[in-house]
Formats: sequence, structure tokens, C-alpha cells
Amino acid sequence: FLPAKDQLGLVAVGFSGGQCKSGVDAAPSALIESGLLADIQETLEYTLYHDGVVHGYAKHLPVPGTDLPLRTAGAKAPMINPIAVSSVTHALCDQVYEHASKGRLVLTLGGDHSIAIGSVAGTAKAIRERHNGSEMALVWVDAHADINTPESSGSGNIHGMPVSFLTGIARPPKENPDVFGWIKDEHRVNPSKIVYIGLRDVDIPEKKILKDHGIRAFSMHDIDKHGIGKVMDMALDHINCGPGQEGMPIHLSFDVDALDPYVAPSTGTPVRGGLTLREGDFICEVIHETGYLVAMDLVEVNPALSGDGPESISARETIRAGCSLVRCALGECLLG
Ligand code: NNH
Ligand code: MN
Ligand code: MN
Ligand code: MN
Repeated sequence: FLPAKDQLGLVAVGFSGGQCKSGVDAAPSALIESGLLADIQETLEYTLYHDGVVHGYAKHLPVPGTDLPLRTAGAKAPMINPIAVSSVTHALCDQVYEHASKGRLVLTLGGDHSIAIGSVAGTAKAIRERHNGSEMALVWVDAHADINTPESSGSGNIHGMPVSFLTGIARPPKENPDVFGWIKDEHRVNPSKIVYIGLRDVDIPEKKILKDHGIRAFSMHDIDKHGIGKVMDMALDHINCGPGQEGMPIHLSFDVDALDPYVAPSTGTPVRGGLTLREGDFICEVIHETGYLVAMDLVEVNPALSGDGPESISARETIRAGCSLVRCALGECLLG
């Protein structure tokens, strides 16, 4: 049912085409250079499977002038880089699937959050195949809901849309098979198996989508009210992974902007009033403790977005926070 506890497949995706700010493509290298892989192998004792490549645009560059902004009927803003995002996420889906179908825990280092279209799709497909069609849960930790459809999005940035494509709430445009035509039912996630944590900047049409589909979401208000401990109890209960429940595989998609900008300033769309580093680490620790984690994404670290250049304290602190989240999800514990 669950991944071998000591085998980790890593996919590094330096891709920034799901939004408009460059620099997020440099995150995988920055995270790796700061010692993350050494910690994973030496301290946490995983056998690491990694092709040593930072994937990105390179093999997926559309012919210049062909990846035009795509305006679907009724859209406020055209989708930006639709072909590039579709092609990079399709390749990532296959890579994540490869690792997951061999029973490895899979870590995807982004990149902007559009890449989760690929990582989640790949995990969902592998889990269905390994476990007779059974579904997985998706825990989305983010300041944002990333559930805009191409029609509801005010920005056209695909990093604000991954959950709508992954659930099938947004359907790939039929007349453009190059744009997410590869997504099939086997890749999709059931909206009732999704839990959000950390929300505080949700667009008006997204609020309606969450409500219409009854998707469970814990905002910063809920964390203030109940504390992160109770929120995690309720979150796990919702996806059947609480004490005494049957359990199901969990994909954790962690957007570093869920953390407060004091802790993680170097990100594309910082929103004040976020998680403390301990709250972020705690979420990861609790999910690790369930024993049901099958895949994790860490996205939206942008070392170039810092007041004083790429070597700045803000970039370094954001990378350090990102590494801490990953180590906690992979089983680092404070005692024992
Ligand atoms: N909701 C906005 C949009 O659709 C912002 C999304 N930005 C994010 N998401 N960083 O995590 O563009
Ligand atoms: Mn996000
Ligand atoms: Mn976000
Ligand atoms: Mn395919």
C-alpha cells in the first residue's frame, strides 16, 4: 500500500512559465546546493534516485511565436504559456509516475506551482495502478487556493489554476489538444479528498468554486481560532488518515508562500499573516507521522526576489525554510 520507507525519487523542475516572474526556476539548484540531498541521504538515510538533471523549459520550448496566450470563451484574461506548461507538466507526470510506480516516495522541487499539475497527476495514476483504482488525498498548503479555471482567472497565470485541472473542474480546451489534452481521469483527484491549509488570499470566483464543490479548507482564521494542532486533527480526519481510521495515500503540495513573509520572503506573491516556520514544519511532521505520505512538492521559492540580490539574507532564509519543510516531511524529528 505505501512506499518503501527508505527510497526517495527526486525530480527537480526549474520551471517558471506558470507565472510571470523569473528566478523561481533557480530554486531546485539553490535547494540542492544548500545541502538538502546530503541531509536526505546521510541524516535521514534514504536511498536517493535522481537523474542529476534540473528539468525545465529545455526540451519543451515551443517553436518561437507558437505558444500564444490562449483566451477561452468567457475568460477575463488569456492563459499564459499554455503549451509550455502543458508539455513540462506532462513530462513531469511521467517522471513522477516512474518513481511512484516503483514504490518510491517522490519529492518534486519546483519551480512555480503550475508543476503540481504534473506531479499530482503522476502520483494519482501510480496509486490507482498499485492499489486497484483507489484514490489518494491531496493536502495543499498555500496562501492561495490555486483553483481558478481558465475562465475565472484574473491573471491568466497557470500557477493559479492547477487544482481546477487536477480535479476536472476545468476541462482542457477541446480545440487545443496541446493544452492539457494529456490529462485523463486516471490522473485526476477527487475534490472530496482535498484539504487546504493556510489560505488567506482567495479570489472571489475561487471562493464560489470551493463552496460549490464542498472542498475542505482551513484558512489562517481557522488556525488562529483552533491552533495548528486541532486543525491538523480535523484535516487528517477529513481524509480518513486520523487515529483509528482506514488511511489513504497522501500527496502533500507545499507552496512556500503559505509561510509568513517574515520567514519566507523570497517568493512571487507573498501575503502577510501566514504560517510560522514551526506551524509549517508541524504540518509536515504530522503528515509524515501518519505513515501515508507518498509524494511531496516544494514550490515557489524564488531566490531572485530579494531586496539585496541572490546571495541575500532573504533568499538564504527562504531556502533554509524550504529545506526544513522537506526534512520534516521526510521524517526529521526534534527528539529521538
Ligand atoms: N489567485 C491568483 C491567480 O490566480 C494568485 C495565485 N498565486 C499564487 N498561488 N502564488 O499560489 O493568479
Ligand atoms: Mn500555490
Ligand atoms: Mn501561493
Ligand atoms: Mn502520457
